[in-house]
Amino acid sequence: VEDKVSQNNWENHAFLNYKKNVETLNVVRERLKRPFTFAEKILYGHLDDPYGQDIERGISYLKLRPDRVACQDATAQMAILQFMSAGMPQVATPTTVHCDHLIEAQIGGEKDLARAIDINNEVYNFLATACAKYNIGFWRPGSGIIHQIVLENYAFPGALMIGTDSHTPNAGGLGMLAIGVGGADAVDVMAGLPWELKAPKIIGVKLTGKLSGWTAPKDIILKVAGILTVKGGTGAIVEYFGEGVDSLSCTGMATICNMGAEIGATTSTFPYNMRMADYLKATKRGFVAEQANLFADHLKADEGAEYDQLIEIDLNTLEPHVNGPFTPDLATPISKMKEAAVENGWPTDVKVALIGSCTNSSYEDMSRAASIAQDALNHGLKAQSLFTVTPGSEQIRATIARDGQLKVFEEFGGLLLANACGPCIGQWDRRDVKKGEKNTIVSSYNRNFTGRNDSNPATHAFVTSPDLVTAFAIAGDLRFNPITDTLKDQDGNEFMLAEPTGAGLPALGYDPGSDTYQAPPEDRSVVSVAVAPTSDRLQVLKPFKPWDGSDAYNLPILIKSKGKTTTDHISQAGPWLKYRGHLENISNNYMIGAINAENDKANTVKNVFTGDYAGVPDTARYYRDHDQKWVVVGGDNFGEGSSREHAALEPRFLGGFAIIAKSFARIHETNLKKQGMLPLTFADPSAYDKINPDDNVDIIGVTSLAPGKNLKLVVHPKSGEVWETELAHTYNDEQIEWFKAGSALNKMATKHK
Ligand code: MIC
Ligand code: SF4
Repeated sequence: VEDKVSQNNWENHAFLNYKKNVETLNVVRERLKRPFTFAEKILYGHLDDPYGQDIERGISYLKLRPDRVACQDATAQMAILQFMSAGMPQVATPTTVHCDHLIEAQIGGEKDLARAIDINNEVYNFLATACAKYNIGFWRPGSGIIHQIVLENYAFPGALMIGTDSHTPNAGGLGMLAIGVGGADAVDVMAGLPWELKAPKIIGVKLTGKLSGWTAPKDIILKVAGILTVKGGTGAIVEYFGEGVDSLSCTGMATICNMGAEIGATTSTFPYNMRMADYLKATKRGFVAEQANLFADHLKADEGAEYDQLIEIDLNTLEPHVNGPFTPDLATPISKMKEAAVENGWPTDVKVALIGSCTNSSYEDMSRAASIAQDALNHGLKAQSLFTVTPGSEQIRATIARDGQLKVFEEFGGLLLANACGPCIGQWDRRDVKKGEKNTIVSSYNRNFTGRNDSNPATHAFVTSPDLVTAFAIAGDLRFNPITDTLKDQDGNEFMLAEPTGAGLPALGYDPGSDTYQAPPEDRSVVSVAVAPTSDRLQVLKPFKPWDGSDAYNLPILIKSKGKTTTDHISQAGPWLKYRGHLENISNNYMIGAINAENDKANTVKNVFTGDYAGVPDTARYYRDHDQKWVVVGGDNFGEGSSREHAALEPRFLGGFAIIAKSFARIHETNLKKQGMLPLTFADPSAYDKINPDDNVDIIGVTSLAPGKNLKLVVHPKSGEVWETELAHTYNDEQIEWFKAGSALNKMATKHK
């Protein structure tokens, strides 16, 4: 075994660590003396202190040493602004930054990209110079979506990576643990501190049988989402195994891991297999595959490993699924879709069909979709719906341009968008329907929360495989089932679409396309990073004040939110993405999408001092400027969705004290802790229903905040009796220090002094 083998083709300072990982794991083996799941092997092989670390799944906090960090442009700005305040000369862990979120889809790939480069010039410049300065690999706009670039270039079996995006788990398709985090977590690892994660439970998904016909890898995760729901994966890693795995391409496995984010899973992964080795070779990393082959025993679960929960899926009988609208876990098999659409009154006319995104834009996805489009063309048909194609990377775009799929899409009536997030994150200047008009769109993306794609709350968005998206585009109708239904060709003759076909990997190899990578320069000392004080896009961060040392009395409830409160409700994306580097400006979107339980309205809350109704951010700012702390009350899985730490920074910046919810999504809860906000949960969930939006509350016991010890909430209704209930939290000792210091960053700064 050679000692120093590079992780990739881009960096000369990042190496594979298999030997060390196995040694570290062996220390834990000696202690625990039991078989491990694959995910456990990766985790425990990356422990900072394998001798001293407590390990109890679902209980202990693990301190880990990730191999890599990846950031995308919309979250990297805040991460780098925080990293800059740590005062280090360069990152201590290999890191990359990817420009993908800030490109708006309007008229088509090339022009949209040029416009984005113009509009976002200041931000791109900041990121490019900061990356050069701190030794970070920089992928320029046009290169592609972070998760696709990571899979194509950086991911490797058995690795542990964190990324400032909730779909970082995509890299699980290459047999690693890739975990989405907030910017502040990334900063710790960039600064060389260990990264903390509550030891996850492990959900096993056993795949039997073999995929075929219209069923695609996407259907596995659509089915799993239906079983586990949007919070079923919370605190758990989903580990796939079984004979069915080998019928999936590496990129298909990535799709499944990617969308594991939608069930709240910490991450998802697959054991190393030959499909992964083939993909590594096809992406010019045969040297990585060679090493992985030597450590193949390490890169799968031990015989007899136990899972906390086990799900079995028979791929022979798995049907294609369509999930939505408004939530990714509402799973309907295609055979039931007609009925469901009619019963629920979903608009059946499919206005727009969108393929691609970080979830589904592999060579295989594009080839299969193109085979369906070609079949339609052969019968004289084109897309009835608007049809857009988002390649995940420049390499995919160039390869499908060379191999002809792109030409098919264009003849079919498709519009090629930039290699970027685009409509997936609301970067979409949609013009075919008016705001408020009820309509249906189908995409091969992963999320479909209200208003996410086009800011139209009346849009019914469904997520499904690229195959079905293409079939729906041909039929133009949500009730169409390609397995049983016929279409009419140009002469009025009935025919059925042929089953999709397409290779997992390009026979001619990948075409890299144009060069979009900026390597850090040799001499980085001469690079300077500037943030203009007058900028409305970037703002240097000021440290938050430390905790004042007392319990909190008589706090108003800024808003009691009703129903789902996703990060898109808390801090919308779309047009707001432009303020991701400017805390003051982006705080103007705080909770403007959340529904006020008092009046069922968005962005209309009562100011307890003036009695007037105003927007949520204005009201919060009013309280802050009058030295009044406040709380937010919310329901289940609060902060579901994105990793964006703005959803935690904003309430802190606006003077909030605590967020009290029935339960939290993992990344959001950590983000709140990191920024010095208190995330608390009702020990008795029925207290959520009992509390009124205009009650005042005391939070007692903050002064003796300790792990595992509940706090007390005293509720003062406007009329009626005062009542009490308990609040739980998940703080450990170290995190309590963050709270006291005012933020994790403040704590880190005091350590450095
Ligand atoms: C998303 O899919 O919601 C995003 C946009 O990629 C986010 C990141 C962000 O808000 O910047 C995510 O999933 O973490
Ligand atoms: Fe981009 Fe959408 Fe993927 Fe998020 S889910 S990284 S917005 S393509």
